[in-house]
Amino acid sequence: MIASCLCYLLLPAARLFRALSDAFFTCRKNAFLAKSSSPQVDGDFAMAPRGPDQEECEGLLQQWQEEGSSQALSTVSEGLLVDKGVAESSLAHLMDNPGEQDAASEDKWSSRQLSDLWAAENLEESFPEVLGEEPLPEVEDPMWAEVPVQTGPQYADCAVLPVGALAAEQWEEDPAVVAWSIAPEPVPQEEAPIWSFEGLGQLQPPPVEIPYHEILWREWEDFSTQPDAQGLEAGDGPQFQFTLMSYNILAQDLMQQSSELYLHCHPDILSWNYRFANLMQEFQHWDPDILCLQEVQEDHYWQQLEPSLRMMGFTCFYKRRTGCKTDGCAVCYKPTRFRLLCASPVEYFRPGLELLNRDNVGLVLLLQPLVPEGLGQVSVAPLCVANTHVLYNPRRGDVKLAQMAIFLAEVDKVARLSDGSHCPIILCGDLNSVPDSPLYNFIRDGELQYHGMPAWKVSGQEDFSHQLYQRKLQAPLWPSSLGITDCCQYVTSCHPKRSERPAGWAEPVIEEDIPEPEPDFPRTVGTIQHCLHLTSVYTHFLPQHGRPEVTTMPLGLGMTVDYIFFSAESCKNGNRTDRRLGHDGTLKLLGRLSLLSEEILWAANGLPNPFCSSDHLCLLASFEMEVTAL
Ligand code: KL2
Repeated sequence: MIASCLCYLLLPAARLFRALSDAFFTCRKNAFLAKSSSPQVDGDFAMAPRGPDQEECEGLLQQWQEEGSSQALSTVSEGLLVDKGVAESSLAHLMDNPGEQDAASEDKWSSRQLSDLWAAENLEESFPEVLGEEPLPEVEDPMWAEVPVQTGPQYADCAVLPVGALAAEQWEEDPAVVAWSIAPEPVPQEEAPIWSFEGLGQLQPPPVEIPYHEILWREWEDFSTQPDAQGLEAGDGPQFQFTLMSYNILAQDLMQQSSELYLHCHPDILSWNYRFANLMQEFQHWDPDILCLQEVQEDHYWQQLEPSLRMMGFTCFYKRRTGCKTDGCAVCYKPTRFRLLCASPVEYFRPGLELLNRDNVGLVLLLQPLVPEGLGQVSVAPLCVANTHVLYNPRRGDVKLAQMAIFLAEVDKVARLSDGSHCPIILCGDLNSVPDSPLYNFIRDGELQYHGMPAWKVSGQEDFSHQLYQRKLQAPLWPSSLGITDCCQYVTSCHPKRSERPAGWAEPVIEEDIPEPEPDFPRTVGTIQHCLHLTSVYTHFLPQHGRPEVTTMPLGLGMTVDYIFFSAESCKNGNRTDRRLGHDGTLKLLGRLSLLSEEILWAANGLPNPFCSSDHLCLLASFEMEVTAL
């Protein structure tokens, strides 16, 4: 009832806001107009109860989709095509005058709030049945220009992938094998096909002259010559250097289930054939030593990604989401650089626990760096690489935090040394939380006072509709039966049986079951902690003009939800030790691939586009680890 009243009050208010909007956000505005055309449905839907009445929610959603989707289709698509021209023409101006977009951001705020009125708490679970993948049309004339090879020390070894080295049937014939290395003939404007969405009439073809690779050019930010934030100088002696990429590659099933999010895209660039080839080109171009992927669809993984990545020299591990979800996380590494010590898949689903009834997963690997021969008798600490994709649902911050607690407990277990400190850790993935949100701050600061916090606040994706959702976090956040302390450690991990451990390192955990919880252990009042001492590779604002960095762009709204965190200093028994001593727990950040601003992505028609084949950008960082002479 309250929700419905608020809807009636706030909908007109937001329409006023909308009148002030900038052309950049016309798309979001139009999407909202179409979607909010039935306020009664919106209101009811926002208040629809959960659990036993989920079917009612789904019915309302379906009703909304049937009533509103055709309007949404036309307005969204037109809006985007109009905006693209505006975005292009004002790109240079924007880069010089970044502050001028502030008014537009306000509109973005209000339209975003309202467009989410129709989002249900359980929407992730209420997708229609998985669509069978139709054979998609081949892309006739891809629009790629040659991508100049990036230069710099980190690309010295960047090999050009011999096309024949990959599965020939997937690569040689595919016109999408062009994005990152081959320069195709541009399509003359007049010959470009006129394409259309069903029932929408004809739309203009995308302007083929957009120089995507120039607009979307990403700088390599080199920190190798500077002391890092912790004051660690670049190592003088031998060091072990490697690069790591984290990338949500947009599962085809999820894309088809949320097809309304991708109406701005030419259908050809959404075909899996096109996207797969393009993604492979992108992996090959950046050539990371470790590749952490999210939204990897299982059939695509086994049939295409794993075989192709194997031919590129990767060893891959995969963990599919639980339930009937078809995607999951993969971690791939170059066996020429690392040897596997253990692999630990993590499921967040716990039967019978409402807090943990979602199907998200993570995957934690412990890798032994292989130092090149000729360095003599040296040792380097193992590296813990942890990859996850946390629940999307903006309202369920409680679930996100509980998932993160399990993930951190697993990382703690895999990376923990017998003295209580940890080997170097990289924790990355799609956390579906924005910078400076409580969840983000928890990872960065190692502590969160959550008691009384509204669940929708946790991820920072808050908006109008979520504020109607009253769930508050209460202590304890998860039941003791989970077997995880408020320090995000497994209960039994707190008392390691040292006699059974190999010298120095935690036991491999691959076949180990989660231990039976101890009946009683102390709980803190409303605070959770961890002691992994993690720092983000990215600072979330672009250095040149201070605009927020963007890692994903749902419906034209840019935000950061993807991260690479790393242990920048060692942690001993919960106390920070002197960082300058070059402990095993320390990773030095040597460089990163810059992200982009929302405005720049707008100029490329958002994400995905013909050049970037996911709705996320990849994150890439280069690190250095201390090598100790024996
Ligand atoms: O935000 V994502 O996209 O990290 O790119 O993670 C989830 C969302 C992914 C896995 O659940 O599916 C997307 N509206 C929009 N996108 C959704 C929704 C939704 N209701 N539910 C899931 N996803």
